[in-house]
Amino acid sequence: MNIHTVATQPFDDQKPGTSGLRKKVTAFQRRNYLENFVQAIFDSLEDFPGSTLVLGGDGRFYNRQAIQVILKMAAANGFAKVMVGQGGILSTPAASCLIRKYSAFGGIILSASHNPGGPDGDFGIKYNTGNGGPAPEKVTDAIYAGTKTMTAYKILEANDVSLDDLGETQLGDMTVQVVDSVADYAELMESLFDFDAIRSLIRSGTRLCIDSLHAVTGPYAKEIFEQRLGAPAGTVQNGVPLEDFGGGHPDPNLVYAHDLVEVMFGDHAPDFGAASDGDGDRNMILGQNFFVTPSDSLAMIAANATLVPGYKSGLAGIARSMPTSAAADRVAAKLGLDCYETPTGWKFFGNLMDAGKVTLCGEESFGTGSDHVREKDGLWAVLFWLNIMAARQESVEAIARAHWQEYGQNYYSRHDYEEVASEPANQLMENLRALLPTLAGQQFGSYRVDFADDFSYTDPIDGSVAMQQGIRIGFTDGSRIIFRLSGTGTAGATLRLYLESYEAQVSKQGQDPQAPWLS
Ligand code: VG1
Ligand code: CO
Repeated sequence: MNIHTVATQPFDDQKPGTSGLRKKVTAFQRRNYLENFVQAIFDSLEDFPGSTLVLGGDGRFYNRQAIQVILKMAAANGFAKVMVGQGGILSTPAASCLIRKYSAFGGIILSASHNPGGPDGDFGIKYNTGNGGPAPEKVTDAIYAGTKTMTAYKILEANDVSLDDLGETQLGDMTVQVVDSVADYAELMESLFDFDAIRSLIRSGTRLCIDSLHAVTGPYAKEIFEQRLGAPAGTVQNGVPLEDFGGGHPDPNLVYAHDLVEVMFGDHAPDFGAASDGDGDRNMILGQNFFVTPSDSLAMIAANATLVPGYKSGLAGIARSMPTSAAADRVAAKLGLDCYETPTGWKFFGNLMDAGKVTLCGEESFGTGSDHVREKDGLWAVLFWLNIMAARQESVEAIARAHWQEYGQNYYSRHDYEEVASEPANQLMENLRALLPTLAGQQFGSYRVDFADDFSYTDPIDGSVAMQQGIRIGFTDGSRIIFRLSGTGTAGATLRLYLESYEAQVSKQGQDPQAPWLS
């Protein structure tokens, strides 16, 4: 065996953000850049030699090259086995599923999620722990600290491993097992949802359009919807994963999933539409001429959860990220459940799920999931909606309107100011922070400020504290304005403005008439 210890210099820009390290592909292509970060991951772990690592990514440009490097470094660092998705493909929720199912030590997921791909696009890497979830901040802090003092990494000198044939090969003392990317995940979905009921919903004429935006969910969606649930061929559009996502933004929202929006808001629209993001953890749910906000989706899934076999005994609790609307809180209150408000990013839900305190989690950024894995899960949310539709025999719009009637509606919108200069963006947040003490009790038109703060969170399980997680201005009627800087951008700063207003009167409820896709 030929293990090399390669001398290297630290990089000063390897701080993991909301969801791992994200940079331009060209940044990752710098000599030793990926290697340093991977070594920092391994150095932050204890007692892993002899155990299994799960490895895969969303198929974007540089995925295959990065996997070959990581395999050789895993072998040199003492892992006994790496399970890698066929062709290097694993959706984020499928990776989480494998880590849990096969009791792996952890996993490395290669993705920049919804960011564009290709040689000029973005790349990303993150580490997930043995519970299947994104590493908590104490681990990502340790990784970051390691990158700053990195002097050498270990790598095996060996030929590349074929990623296309299922089965096992040896890499030094380590076994590489190429696994079916879809099978275990699809089986998990069948164990949670009433596939028979969804099958008969489809057979009885409910038409679906599922858009994978040329990203990772294509093979998963085809297997689940077209094979296992009997939807007609062609139900999944843009279903072939491409290294550059066909030049698009694999972001399931009304702007970037325009093919789907055209179909669902056009003549003869199908009954149900959905899209997923680059790595398959986000989802957008549409009905005929109808958009479900992600915050509403969480609340509606929670309110209907017991209609779904995997959740029929009820929920332990619900968690939502701070900028996510309070629609889910109203459902939790009615069901007598605890509802947690966490900072943005799925890593903050892990402890709550591990401790059995929550079953469902959600974010306004098109993320919904449950304790079946430890990541948000796009196709899971799609199946949840279809199962609810099958059980209630109602359309998406009817389910949403009935929900608003019962709980009231949280009108919601988010505005992103992308790639603005970092300094003024930070200054703006500073200025807002300085204003906070003066805001409480102030009246703006018919709105009165109830509280104004910079959100901080103390994890109820391990007591860790996350500060400065976004400026919240809450009004007495439940409306809110939130300002936050993104932690996933790769150029400059992105300022996010989140607006929420509560409407109890049924006559004033409905889709926002100002919404751009309706004009
Ligand atoms: C964004 C979203 C956040 C999400 C994160 C990762 O972060 O707002 O809710 O968890 O992306 O999503 P930020 O810091 O840019 O606001 V993803 O689909 O990596 O997978
Ligand atoms: Co994603």
